[in-house]
Amino acid sequence: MKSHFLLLMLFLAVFACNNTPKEVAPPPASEVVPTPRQVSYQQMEMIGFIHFTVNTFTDKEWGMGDEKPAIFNPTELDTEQWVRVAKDAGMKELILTAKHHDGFCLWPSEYTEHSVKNSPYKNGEGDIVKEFTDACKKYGLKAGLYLSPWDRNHADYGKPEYIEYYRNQLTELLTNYGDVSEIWFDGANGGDGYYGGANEERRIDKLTYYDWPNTIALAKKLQPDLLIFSDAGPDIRWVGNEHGFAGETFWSTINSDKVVIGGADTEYLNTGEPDGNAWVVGQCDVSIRPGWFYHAAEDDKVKTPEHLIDIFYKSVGRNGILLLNLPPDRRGLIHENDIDSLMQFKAMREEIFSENILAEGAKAKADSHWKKHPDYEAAKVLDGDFETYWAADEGKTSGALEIQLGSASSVDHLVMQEYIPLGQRINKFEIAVKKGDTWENVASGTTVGLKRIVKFDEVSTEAIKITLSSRGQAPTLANVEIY
Ligand code: FUL
Repeated sequence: MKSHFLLLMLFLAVFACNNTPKEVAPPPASEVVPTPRQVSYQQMEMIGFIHFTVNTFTDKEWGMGDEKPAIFNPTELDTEQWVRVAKDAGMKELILTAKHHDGFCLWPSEYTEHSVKNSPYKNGEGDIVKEFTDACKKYGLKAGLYLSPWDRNHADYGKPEYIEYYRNQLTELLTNYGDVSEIWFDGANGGDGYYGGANEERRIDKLTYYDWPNTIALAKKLQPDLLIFSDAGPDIRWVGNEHGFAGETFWSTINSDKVVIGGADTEYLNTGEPDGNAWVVGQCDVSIRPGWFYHAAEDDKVKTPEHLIDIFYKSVGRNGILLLNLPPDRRGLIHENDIDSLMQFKAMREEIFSENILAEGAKAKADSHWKKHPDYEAAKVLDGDFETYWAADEGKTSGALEIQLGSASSVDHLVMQEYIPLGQRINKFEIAVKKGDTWENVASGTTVGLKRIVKFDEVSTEAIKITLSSRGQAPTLANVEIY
């Protein structure tokens, strides 16, 4: 009896060993990876810009700095309308031009008279940065602020004293308005301006004048979770154009020695490089109108929903985050035409991406997976969980995934997500659909990153094959969707 019992225990122990796979160490991370904050930032996909200042009232794009605060008089300003519109459109963060190149401040800064406090708006009692950050909080959007380094109003611009002024303003913005998600340092720099009445041309040395490392350190000390955008990062970078297009090949990594704020090579920023030493998220900025500020003459030049969806494919669909500008008009409201186009753009996205064919009944297999462990098998790309992922086996720099759709379906979009917390590695992909017994190639490309959206001619198929290669280490995929 006793020996039977021992045998049974032995049998159960062996059975348990065979069925509970041993833990294996996960695939090692690449040398350069994003911070968790950078990953969650990019996962927002779409954020908005609000360009609003004296330019709105002078009909200019760049104010000289000699504008009288008296002209700043929005009659129906409603920051909650901005936030509601942005939220309805699917944006998760809004960035306000607290100060543009003209130097006029939307908050009553204690360091200048050139602000809302000397304008008719709320008889000088208004604080639009406060109204804006409160509205963002109320509706659950993150708030970001743009503080132009170039200041065409300030008498000291070009002198060391101005840097102190700039840092004082940054300190006000990062101290008095709660959590700020992002600070935007514009690259436009130096030139003619009012400069306290001097009315002259002032040039600065882009490399040294602003002493950026210390300004960045100050900002991060005031708000450790803050992300900083500039041409060169350190956290978020420009993609080298204002059309909202990331490169067809787009690496989140760049070499920090090759970029400077205000003077970076736009082509380089548009692709990055796989061996870069810094992870800097690509941000694709573009305005819904031709200008960044509101001009009544552009009311009929608002980008169409078709244009906006093209931008979406070339930003979010190419491993970037989309920053779309919605400039309030002289009332202080986002114009009806802009809202119209935005909502149609949203409806188009919903129509295209509403029914992931792989959400039910699909099956995936791969030619290898990490150490043959089930935690890394192909099915992980179908579970809707970004944190679980497929990885090719140790030592492999390529892989093929075959996905059975369950039944024949008409498809024309494939969405892929690389598990970027381990790094960005995929440098080539091919997508094929099964036609009878053969595979027919429908699309190919290079990088994937957080999200790659591939659009191809509509085709009916029962199975899809993704063939990948990667640099250095095993390719990973956290998620695949088909529409
Ligand atoms: C540029 C600025 O000069 C434009 O006025 C605008 O603010 C855009 C987002 O960045 O560098």
